[in-house]
Amino acid sequence: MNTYIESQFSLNGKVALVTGATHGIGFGIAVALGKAGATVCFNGRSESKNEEARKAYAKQGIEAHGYVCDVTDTSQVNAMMAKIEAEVGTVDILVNNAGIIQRKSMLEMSAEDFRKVVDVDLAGPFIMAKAVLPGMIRNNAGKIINICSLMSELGRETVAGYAAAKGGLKMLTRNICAEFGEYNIQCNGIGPGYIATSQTAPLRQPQADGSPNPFDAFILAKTPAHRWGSPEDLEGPAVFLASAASDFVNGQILYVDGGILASLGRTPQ
Ligand code: NAP
Ligand code: GCO
Repeated sequence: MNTYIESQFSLNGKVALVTGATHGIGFGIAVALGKAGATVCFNGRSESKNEEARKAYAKQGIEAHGYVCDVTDTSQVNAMMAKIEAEVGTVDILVNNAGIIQRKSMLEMSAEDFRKVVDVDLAGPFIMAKAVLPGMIRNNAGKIINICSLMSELGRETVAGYAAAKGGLKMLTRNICAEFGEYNIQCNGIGPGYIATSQTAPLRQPQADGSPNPFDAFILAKTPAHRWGSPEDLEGPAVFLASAASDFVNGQILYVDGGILASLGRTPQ
């Protein structure tokens, strides 16, 4: 490959931290960043899951550094950052991936349910970004990638907390860009479409009588690519937004959704 293009996308010498990356989208993105040359750090909420994940990374040829840390807990986040700084180095690339969803009608959603989702999906990225920004400012370089959602743009029944948090995350992305762009820090988002992971498994599992889940057909009809996405679909976009190739891209959300946001959906046959 052309060496200029290779150097534009290479992450050699960079330290990447991906939150909630024991499996799913975070794991896929972390593997991609590792294959592009970065040293991979990740966090999970339990040491046993982290150990399983380390083995899964090793199978991909990546020696990943795993830490136990809840992204909503500032003291745990600061302790993790101190360990990473001492054991691996300053974080050059942060991917705010950790997230949860609660699906229930807003009329049944308690304020506590709502706060919990906003805490993990919006306050978590705020706490994590605050922890890496001083090092990035010192280095006069840094990349923050926030994993947003179609719900950063759209609403749907049963996901009020999630849509509020992911819409907020889009604006946090723009605000970090506005406030820290002068330090050569780029903060962008990736907005995945419907990706087959444990988070969306309940939307795909067959109904009690064995018939297909109607949500599956709904998503296929809404998606011009006519398929669910996989974590691998997010690899190229993540490497792009983590690399020098995107050094003048800031405050943007890159939707990786098989075309859903561009389309009204298929006409029922
Ligand atoms: P997932 O399989 O449920 O994985 C979420 C990860 O986040 C898990 O590793 C989970 O750890 C971790 N996590 C949750 N709360 C945490 C906390 N307080 N501190 C640290 N880690 C925490 O979900 P996914 O589908 O891979 O989604 C990853 C991200 O992409 C989420 O932000 C999600 O909203 C977003 N997203 C997903 C889709 C999709 O279709 N799947 C589409 C758009 C956006 P545990 O294993 O300990 O629970
Ligand atoms: C839902 C889904 C979505 C997706 C994703 C879409 O219940 O509608 O879980 O919210 O996970 O975030 O981009």
